[in-house]
Amino acid sequence: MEKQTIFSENELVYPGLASCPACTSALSLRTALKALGNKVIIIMPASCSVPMTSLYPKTAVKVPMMFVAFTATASTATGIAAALKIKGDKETNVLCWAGDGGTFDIGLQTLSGAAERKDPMIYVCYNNQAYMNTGTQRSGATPFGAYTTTTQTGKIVAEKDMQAIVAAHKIPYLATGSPSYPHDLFKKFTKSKDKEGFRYIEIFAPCPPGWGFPTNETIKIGRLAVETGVHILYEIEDGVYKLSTPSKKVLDKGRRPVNEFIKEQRRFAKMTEEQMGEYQRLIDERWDDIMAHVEWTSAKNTS
Ligand SMILES: Cc1ncc(C[n+]2csc(CCOP(=O)(O)OP(=O)(O)O)c2C)c(N)n1
Ligand code: SF4
Ligand SMILES: [Mg+2]
Repeated sequence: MEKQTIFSENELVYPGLASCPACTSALSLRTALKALGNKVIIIMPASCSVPMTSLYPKTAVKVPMMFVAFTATASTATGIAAALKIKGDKETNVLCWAGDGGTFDIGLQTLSGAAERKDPMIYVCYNNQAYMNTGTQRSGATPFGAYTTTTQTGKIVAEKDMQAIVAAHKIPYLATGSPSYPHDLFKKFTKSKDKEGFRYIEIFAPCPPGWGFPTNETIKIGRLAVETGVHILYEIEDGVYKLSTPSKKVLDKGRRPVNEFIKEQRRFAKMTEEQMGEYQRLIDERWDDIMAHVEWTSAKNTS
């Protein structure tokens, strides 16, 4: 098979898959497979990604897929990777493709086990910040102040810092990505393919029906998340933090107020001034935290 590029016409995700229009989870899967090529086995827990790719009796993806119970994503991948090793197959990548509910909450234990063992897999969490497939219940990734069907007056606590939890396992590669910056996302998947051991990529995945914005705004919402610092694009390679170009530009130019991200979405419509202030404070705190790591690492490298 010819080498895949982001412009390649050799699609591994068929058109017309059964997602909502403008679903960034679907868009991200397309980008991921363009980078990884067809030597991939996907392990997927219950989520929007299952019905969107696999309405019986067909699948919309041209690589093997295995659907597993929520808790078993990473442990199944461990088993598949071990079987590939026994077969002497060094080419095929094992790709976990899970939502935030399946990663931050229900699949956390097996993810942690696989990360600790440095088992060979690329674990992707596409983070649409709630349990979307079952009708928008809050997850550990739902942000402060957001409406879901189980946080009807706005979530009263901040989201879990999942990237920090995974980074604490000292894995060889961690990256954040956004379908609003497809070249950056493509590059990160290409890089992850050439690494060994446990790799983690967290994708910020705007969801039009779950967040309450029109389908033609989906790319704009992802960009606003980066421009306001709600989502920071960076990598950690063997312990070294690197800010990715879109977030480096935000660092140089200055962040837009988080209110510009909030006001575009119905899930934040009932936020009070006080809640908005608190959300901005939480975003500032996390921004400072990541930037301190980036500075600390560059200082360390030059000493
Ligand atoms: C053990 C178990 N509990 C609950 C469900 C019902 N369920 C199916 S998909 C889903 C939502 C998953 O949310 P997330 O992982 O964030 O993926 P998304 O739907 O947002 O893509 C739930 C709760 C299930 N299939 N198995
Ligand atoms: S609910 Fe959201 S994540 Fe699920 S298919 Fe629709 S747009 Fe995609
Ligand atoms: Mg989700």
